[in-house]
Amino acid sequence: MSTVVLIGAQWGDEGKGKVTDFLAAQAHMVVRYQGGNNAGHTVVADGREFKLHLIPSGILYPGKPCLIGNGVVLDPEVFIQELDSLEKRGVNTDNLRISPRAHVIMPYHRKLDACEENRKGANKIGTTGRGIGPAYGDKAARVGIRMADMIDPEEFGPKLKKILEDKNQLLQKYYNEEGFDFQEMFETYSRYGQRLAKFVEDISVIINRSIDQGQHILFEGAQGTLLDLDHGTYPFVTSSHPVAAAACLGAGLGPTKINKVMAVAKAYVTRVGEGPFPTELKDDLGNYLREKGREFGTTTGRPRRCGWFDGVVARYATRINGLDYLAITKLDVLTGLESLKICTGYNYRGELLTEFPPTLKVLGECQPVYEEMPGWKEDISSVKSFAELPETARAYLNRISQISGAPVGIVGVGPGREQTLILE
Ligand code: 2SA
Ligand code: GDP
Ligand code: MG
Repeated sequence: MSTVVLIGAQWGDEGKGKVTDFLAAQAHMVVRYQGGNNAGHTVVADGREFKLHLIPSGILYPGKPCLIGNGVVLDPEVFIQELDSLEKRGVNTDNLRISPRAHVIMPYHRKLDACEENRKGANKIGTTGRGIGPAYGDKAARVGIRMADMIDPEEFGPKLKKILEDKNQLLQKYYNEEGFDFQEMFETYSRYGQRLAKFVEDISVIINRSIDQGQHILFEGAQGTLLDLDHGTYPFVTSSHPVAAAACLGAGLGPTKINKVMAVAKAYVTRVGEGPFPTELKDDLGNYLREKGREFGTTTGRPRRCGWFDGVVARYATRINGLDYLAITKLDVLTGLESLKICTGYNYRGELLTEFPPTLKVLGECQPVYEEMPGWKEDISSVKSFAELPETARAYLNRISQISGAPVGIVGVGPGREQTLILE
């Protein structure tokens, strides 16, 4: 295994949590390197369901180090809630570590996220409302608060005072909203800082030392390639980099230290939030997939939009991430459908596009070009190998692999750990 980066090939919710949990059995440590608690990663282990937002999906293995990188934006309130709820369920969290360079999501970030969405009205992004965009915005504007600041009252007080003056002005003058009280916020977040101080450690040092010792590390991406700030359907994207390259930047290691990149894709596609989605099914079939696949946001509960597998998106993900393997999840959800469609290209004003277009203007006019394949009726949820799958299911996976340009290494036939097939 050595070092593996696991990312989402579509618009998020591909089942990264499940695949991370599965691969984590072989890893010495699991690292989150971007995003924040906008993520919702579901793991079903021994029949128990866990929804993780900030804590890496390797946490269910006792004693396994789980690291949160500098590229993550961390909401301490949510982190503490997640910590407490895991501990209550008997999960040991002693081996968690957080980078001192990770930026902190503050209450004004959450409020500004909501204000901006309201201001945009019909043009809203459909964010999770977790303050992600404003927190990354402050990081880029060099006015963010980092974990190292929050656990050091001497640094934290003066920094917060200055920032809060600016944020309160913005809230009051621009958005006509109430500001925040400095003393109250300082005391609350200093308390969080005291609680979290024991977890704060330079994770880049831990990771590189571990690589030098030949240990296996799994980097767990959040969201998906098409939500990437640079490579996604901008501006309908998140404010971080869900692509594989971000693992280096967001955890503090060099590109030469990454051995393999694997992407998770659903056997169909979902998207939550606004923005283009060429293969979206706005009909009964879309509703059927949503119900059968239980496609509702893990963080917000929002219904996910559903559609056919998009080969243009998958091929794009292969190129942008330099994929070695694909993990295809939720194949079981397609069971029972008479026939299945795969999008192989886009029709743009009579021209066939096979590469994902860079602008929404073009993408908005693209019509998917489909290829149709027969489905299968057999229950596949307890199948244990690729060879046991119905022939039509195998053909569907082979075609996905051909169109995407990456071999399928893992197939999911249900949410449970054991419902995972490994291909040679
Ligand atoms: P944000 O909050 O600024 O990151 O939102 C910007 C866009 O990114 C999308 N986004 C997501 N898409 C899929 N899944 C995500 N996590 C949750 C889940 C989502 C939920 O696991 O289901 O519960 O609603 C996630 N996080 C961010 C978001 O929808 C916007 O399109
Ligand atoms: P993530 O954000 O990529 O980790 O994905 P989510 O956890 O938000 O959403 C994926 C959902 O699909 C979760 O409810 C998982 O339990 C579920 N899931 C994952 N793999 C499979 C699979 O192969 N089959 C089925 N039926 N469900 C799956
Ligand atoms: Mg999710």
